[in-house]
Amino acid sequence: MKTIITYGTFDLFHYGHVRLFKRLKALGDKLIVAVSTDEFNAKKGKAAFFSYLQRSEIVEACQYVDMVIPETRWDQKAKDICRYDVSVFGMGDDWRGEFDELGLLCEVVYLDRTGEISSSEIKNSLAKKPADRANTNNACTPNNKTNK
Ligand code: C2G
Repeated sequence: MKTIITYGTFDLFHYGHVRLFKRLKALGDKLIVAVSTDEFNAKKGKAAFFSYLQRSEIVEACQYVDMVIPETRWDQKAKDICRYDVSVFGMGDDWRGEFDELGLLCEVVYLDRTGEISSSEIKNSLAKKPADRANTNNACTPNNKTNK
């Protein structure tokens, strides 16, 4: 059984997260996702829209995820790797180099981040007026309705 692990907030779950999980799961048999608790997010300087419990429920529902654990501290990763007999630690490449020391315990991979989407990008876009939003392919806006 080859176990993979990754860590993150995973707020406003989006296809960038799904693509990360899909690629990580393809590296082994079991994917564990450590979801940052609200308290840990505060230490990271992040305020998620969804609570830890809500984000965990969403992540757990993803077909590529086999297990969800809480991420409460920066330095829990080594213990988790040993506890869950992890073969691969993986993150998006915005973290490249940050966790190389874990290479003493398991393989460390940084996968290409999915461009143009992020939880903060979604929040910023939704804060704008509809006309100014980045995503204009919403066929349901009144002026795009076709008269059938
Ligand atoms: N990610 C991605 N593509 C995106 C957005 C995010 O691949 N478009 C990846 C990130 O690279 C990260 C993971 O999804 O590996 C989770 O991203 P966040 O929820 O933003 O997590 P972060 O705040 O980076 O916390 O100890 C590690 C931290 O908890 C990571």
